[in-house]
Amino acid sequence: MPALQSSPVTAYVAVGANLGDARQTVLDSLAALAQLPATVCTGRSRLYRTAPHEAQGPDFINAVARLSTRLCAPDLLDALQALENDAGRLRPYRHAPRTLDLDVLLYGDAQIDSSRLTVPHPRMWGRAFVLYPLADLAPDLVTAAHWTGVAGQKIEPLSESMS
Ligand code: PH2
Ligand code: MG
Ligand code: MG
Repeated sequence: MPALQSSPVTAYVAVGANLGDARQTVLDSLAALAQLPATVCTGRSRLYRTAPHEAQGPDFINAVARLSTRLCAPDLLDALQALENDAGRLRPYRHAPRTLDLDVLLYGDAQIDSSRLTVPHPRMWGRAFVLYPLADLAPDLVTAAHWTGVAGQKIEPLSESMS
């Protein structure tokens, strides 16, 4: 049984996939996030097609979900890793193409630096594939300097009917 926080925390989770039917996997994982125990999904971004950033392989589909959760951060991480495994995620090498990647970006205003988890995500502010979907949900979190930092990274929203 997970140990629950006494009050809900707002967490942002990055979703990415670039193997198999990446769009469907991202849509399915967004639905699965809404079913996590002690968790409500309070919003999700558009879906984006993005060029691999410091990685190889096909284009990614990326999105961000906002959760209101009473799971503590390690239990949230366990739940995300279980969803990755359900999607058939293998880890042959760092940044390998993946059927599903779920990363905790922010967990309330917590600063976490454990062997398993670093929050805020240490590379999130330099990645267009995080900033664009995050700004769909929380535009005030992304500053002009952040946007300047990701200029030139290729990203495009999927059409509404594909999102
Ligand atoms: N994830 C990475 C590395 N590079 N590039 C894109 N476009 N999208 C990702 O989700 C992504 C990446 C490591 O997790
Ligand atoms: Mg990642
Ligand atoms: Mg990851």
